[in-house]
Amino acid sequence: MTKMNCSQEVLHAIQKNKPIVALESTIISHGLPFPENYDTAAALETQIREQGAVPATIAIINGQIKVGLEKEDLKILSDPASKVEKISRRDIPLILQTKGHGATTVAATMIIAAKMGIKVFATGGIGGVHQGAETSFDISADLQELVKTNVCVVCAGPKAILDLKLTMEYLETNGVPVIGYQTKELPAFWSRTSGIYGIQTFQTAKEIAAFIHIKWQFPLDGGVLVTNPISISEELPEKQVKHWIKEALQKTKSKNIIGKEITPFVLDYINTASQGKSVNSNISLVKNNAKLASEIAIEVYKKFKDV
Ligand code: PSU
Ligand code: MN
Repeated sequence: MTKMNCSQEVLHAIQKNKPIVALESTIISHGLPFPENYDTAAALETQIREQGAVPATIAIINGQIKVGLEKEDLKILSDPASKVEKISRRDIPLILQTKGHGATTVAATMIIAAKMGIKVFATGGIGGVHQGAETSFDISADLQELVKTNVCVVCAGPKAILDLKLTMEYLETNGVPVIGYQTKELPAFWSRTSGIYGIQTFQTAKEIAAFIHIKWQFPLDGGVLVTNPISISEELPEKQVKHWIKEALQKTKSKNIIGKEITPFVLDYINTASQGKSVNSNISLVKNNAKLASEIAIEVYKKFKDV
């Protein structure tokens, strides 16, 4: 089996059965600009520790899978001058073979977290079914991973660059529960609202943990998606966001941007168009998610200890 290189902190947490929260690295290398990316990655880890859980940021450095990063690793991942590939499920073998640096998406992070027995993972937004997927077939590998891999992913909802309705249908067909934390309406990343309902509402991390425990001890394999709305003060106006997204998606067509380049391009476009406001919102919502994920992790570990 391929070796997973755990930091001392993560190794200790695994041995002592402490609550761990996984963090992805695509958000660092391809989701946020420098230097906010480095600061955010470090701040997320601090936040999780302050909540009483252990952070495990996951990435591939020089072809080595790392669970829990050193400062040096974070520097490599956040430096725009580094060559860091965006790694989803299909890209893992090649980056190990070429001994390159890889930033793991939600899908790849889930795979590695599950292999280490890490049950909870915090991120900003997940990939989903893209607008126009009926002809482009652009459906993020994140969704497939949620179908089969036993990790609870805490996010701020799929973002409006996706087709939210189709994303929800896909998850329903494939048996992935979608939970709304203190909301009946699916949050849509930069906005608290989407006009889409039909999610399972829970008020507390404890209830979410109880749900996860029942699912996995059944056992019913697969992930659980927890959606946590952005705070009211950081929300961006839905109309404005939709307008920027429309512009960005038109640009992807005229510039012939395809495949895994689409999401980073759109995020970057919206950052520029919003004069950095979207980045501030993005940072705030990931921190919010790290906090909730820590609370859930603590409760989930209690549940699984009881068994
Ligand atoms: N959403 C964000 N920021 C991100 C991503 C999504 O707000 O950085 C990243 C995540 O790593 C996610 C990936 O797993 O984009 C999805 O990419 P794609 O749509 O190409 O599957
Ligand atoms: Mn895609």
